[in-house]
Amino acid sequence: MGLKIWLGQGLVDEKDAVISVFDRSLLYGDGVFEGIRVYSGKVFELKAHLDRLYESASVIRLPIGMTQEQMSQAIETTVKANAIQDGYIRLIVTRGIGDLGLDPFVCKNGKVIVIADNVKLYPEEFYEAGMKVISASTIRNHPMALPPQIKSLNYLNNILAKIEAVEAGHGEAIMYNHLGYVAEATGDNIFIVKGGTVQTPPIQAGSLDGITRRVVIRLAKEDGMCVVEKNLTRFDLYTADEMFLTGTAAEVIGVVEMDGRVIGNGKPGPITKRLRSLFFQAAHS
Ligand code: PXG
Repeated sequence: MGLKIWLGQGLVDEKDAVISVFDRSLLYGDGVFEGIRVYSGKVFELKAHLDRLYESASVIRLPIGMTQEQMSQAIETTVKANAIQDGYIRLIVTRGIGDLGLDPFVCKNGKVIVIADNVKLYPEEFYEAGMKVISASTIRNHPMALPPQIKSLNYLNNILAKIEAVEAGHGEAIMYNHLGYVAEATGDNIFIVKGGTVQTPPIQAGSLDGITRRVVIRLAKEDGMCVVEKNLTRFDLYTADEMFLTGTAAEVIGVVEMDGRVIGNGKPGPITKRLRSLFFQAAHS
């Protein structure tokens, strides 16, 4: 039996969840999306994800055609219909079907798709050993081109960097911005720890305003840690005591090697572990 997918106005069987070849998400990557976790039957940070989705949509002038309240209902309905206790939600809004031209305004309202499925997690050893990353030569989108704060359906910028990571035999690549400062990883935000201070690039350095990043900053502060948002260089990363990534899929994961250089003592550090554990508690509370 397949999944129940929310498509447009209600649930359909997975086999009937199809969209047109004229859909602008296919033709132009014209739309926005969110990836959200379900922990113990509860949708994690739903309001924050919806705010980000609606902001992304508004910047690209995409009317969603549903209130946030209706969107929450659609998500809850889809999660329940698939009996998801611990899983992953992919929320997509495409601009829908137009003609073959670029003009977006021929489409009146977006089309909403909600997929709720079980989540594929990294194996626990990955978290214990930490991951290795490289610096991508592909820089992050210039903020005056496609602003990295928009979680758009066009991920080619990040995919080009991901290709570099995979070809180097690693799971993630660190992306820099047009000024040479650290922006983020291809699907995660980045943090370092230096001299006991938790540091992360400001969103304006060219990253997605990650929900996991926000939660981790809050948890770190509540735990009495000093958190600083500032521009970071490749030098700062190489000389960090600890490095970790945050994201909906990865949660909090230590980085132990970058561009062949060992970070810290080559194992996920104590602050990384502490924040991973605090995050786990917050997610399951
Ligand atoms: N930066 C980028 C570019 C992202 O795509 C994050 C940071 C972390 O944000 P959140 O809000 O998730 O803490 C993301 C996350 C995946 C996957 O399966 C992740 C993302 C998108 C698509 C797939 O790992 N985005």
